[in-house]
Amino acid sequence: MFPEWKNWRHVVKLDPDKPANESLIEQVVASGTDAIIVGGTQNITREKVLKLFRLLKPYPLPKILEVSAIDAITFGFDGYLIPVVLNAGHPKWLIGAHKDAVKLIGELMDWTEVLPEGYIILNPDCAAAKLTKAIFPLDKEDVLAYARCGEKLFDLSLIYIEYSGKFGDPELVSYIKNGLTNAKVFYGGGIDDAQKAKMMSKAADTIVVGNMVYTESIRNLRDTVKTVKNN
Ligand code: 1GP
Repeated sequence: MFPEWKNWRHVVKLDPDKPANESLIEQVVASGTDAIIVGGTQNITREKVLKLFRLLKPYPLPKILEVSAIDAITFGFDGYLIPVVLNAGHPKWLIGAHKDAVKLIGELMDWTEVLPEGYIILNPDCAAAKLTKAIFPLDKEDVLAYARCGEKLFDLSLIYIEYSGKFGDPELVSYIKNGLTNAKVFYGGGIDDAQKAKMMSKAADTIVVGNMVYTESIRNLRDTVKTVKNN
């Protein structure tokens, strides 16, 4: 079964393409984050995913693989997040890559471990925006309409507002959250200190921090968790 995720407030996303060792993983786990997502856009291979998987294995917190490359799918994680990019400019990222993956390993999948997520990519400069040829510009009504399509038409229970590499607009995130009925809103992008974590955790249900753990800002990680849990 996909782990209970709706009460997660803080998640760390580890990129298989970035260097990781036992000490980094120890610091991440010790921060008190609710779960770890393994996911990235560029140069993702099974070897790199497996390396992270082995480093994470001793720890009890939920370990989720966000699937971005078919040949890097690795069994053994507690759950699998499947991005559906709602503002993709190429259908491959709405349903094409998914069909190919299901064709390949559909018989082997435990579907109860799978959770689809409706991505809305809002930083045109990030790798995922380029890869998926994400549609821009979008005004706030466009973004809400994509989010509602995800929730109401595709029945997605998770909408992921992705600003990867850039701190986004908390007001826009609140606007999206308030315009949805039941879907949970994940926010990721540019959070590297407690203040930014607090701002976004007021707007979104769950914040995702990524790049900060690979920089000096990792010293702020514990505070980002603390502030979110106190909110
Ligand atoms: C990336 O949303 C995550 O997919 C986190 O973004 O790396 O900018 O923290 P950052």
